[in-house]
Amino acid sequence: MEKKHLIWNRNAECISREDLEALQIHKLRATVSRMYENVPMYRERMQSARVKPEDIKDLSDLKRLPFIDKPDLRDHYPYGLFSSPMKDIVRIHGSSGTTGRPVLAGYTNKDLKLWCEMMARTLTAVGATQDDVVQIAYGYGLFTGGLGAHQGATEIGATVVPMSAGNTQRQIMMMRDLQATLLCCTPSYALYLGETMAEMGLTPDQIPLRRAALGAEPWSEEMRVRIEQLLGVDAIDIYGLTEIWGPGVAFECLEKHGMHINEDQVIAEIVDPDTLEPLPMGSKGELVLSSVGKEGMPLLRYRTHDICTLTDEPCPCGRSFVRMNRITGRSDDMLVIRGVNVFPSQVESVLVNIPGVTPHYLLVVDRVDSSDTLEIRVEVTEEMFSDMIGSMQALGRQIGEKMKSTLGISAKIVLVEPKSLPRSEGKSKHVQDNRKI
Ligand code: DLL
Repeated sequence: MEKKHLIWNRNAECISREDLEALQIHKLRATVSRMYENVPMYRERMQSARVKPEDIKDLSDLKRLPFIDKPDLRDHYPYGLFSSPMKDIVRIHGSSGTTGRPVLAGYTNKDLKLWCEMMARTLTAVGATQDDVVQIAYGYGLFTGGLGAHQGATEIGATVVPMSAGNTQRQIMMMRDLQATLLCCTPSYALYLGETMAEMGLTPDQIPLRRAALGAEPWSEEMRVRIEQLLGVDAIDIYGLTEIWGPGVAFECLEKHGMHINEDQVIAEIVDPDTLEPLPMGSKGELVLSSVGKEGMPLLRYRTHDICTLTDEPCPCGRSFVRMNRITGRSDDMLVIRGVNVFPSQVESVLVNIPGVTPHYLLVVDRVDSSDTLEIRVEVTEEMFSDMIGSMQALGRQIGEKMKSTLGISAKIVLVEPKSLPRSEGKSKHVQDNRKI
């Protein structure tokens, strides 16, 4: 497909490095003061780190600030890290957390307008204009994907079809009938849609799609090629996380060689995940993000746990924002299964409250027909094992229901004999990921 680089906000996206850095430091200082004043946890952290808002004079002072991590959000659930009074919060989003409590983010009206701008930039980079019909098959709800893409596409004046995820045959029917040209969904769902179309005997030239804005889970170049063949589109990677903004943090342009970070809204660092020391440009490490300029819930030096590299090589599209390369892994044990973040500790928290099972379990993740599957193998107690088969079945159902409500996705529960799962002498291994992404 032709590479015509469209840019939503040239002044912002092609800003000189010098002007960008001046803007970043201005916003950083304002955000540090805001959080110091309004978020008790943050004030205490800064005091322990012996740093005051007035100590932050230029960008190199960023490294003096303490890190924030997911457990901090959990410990201050639901509103403890908000920097605005609740009367100014107009939207809450969230994703699954480590204990069944969602990780929440709050947005003021001004935040929503900024997020909208970030998503308008994202979809424009993907090639969208007001002539596009945008089918949004990211989930709508607490998840940021659906509404995030929705408001960005509306901002650029495209026609939005808010399908939400699932109902594959209907998605394909609507795509054909409404002549959708841009698809927004997870890469695994795009693959599934493509395979289903092929099974229905549809070839790419029979559907009008031209581009797909895909993200929310790890994927590979091989998957890109496959999706592009099946759907006849340019498949573009987009990145974000609930805690920082949602989608719109970073996006590829049609060059498809790394995602431009919306650096006027988000300052990016790469750190060594063990020592937490900042690493030079080009090094592989953990991405740490600061959402400067946000009102509702800005975060400074937030550990994403996503492993990648940054590059400041110029891009032919003309944007001056640095790019992050594909996420190649995580520095914690979070899994993304069907776009949902799952932590082994969530499984454990369910099991400890169910009589008849032990805390020995194994998550087996696989990809069947381009859709992720999750099997949870759970060891039952000796007493339960010698009991009637009927009670075992009821137990399996009970675990399945509790897992669904805690993890947000369904899993196949397999009850296994006592002492049959592998034991380890070091850290126990709770995950077997068979997906070849
Ligand atoms: O997944 C936001 C989003 C929605 C991004 C739609 C892109 C498109 P969370 O549910 O909070 O937010 O999950 C964030 O998902 O830390 C990564 O580990 C992973 N992730 C998101 N985008 C990508 C991507 C949304 N393009 C977590 N490649 C992040 C790899 C991704 N992993």
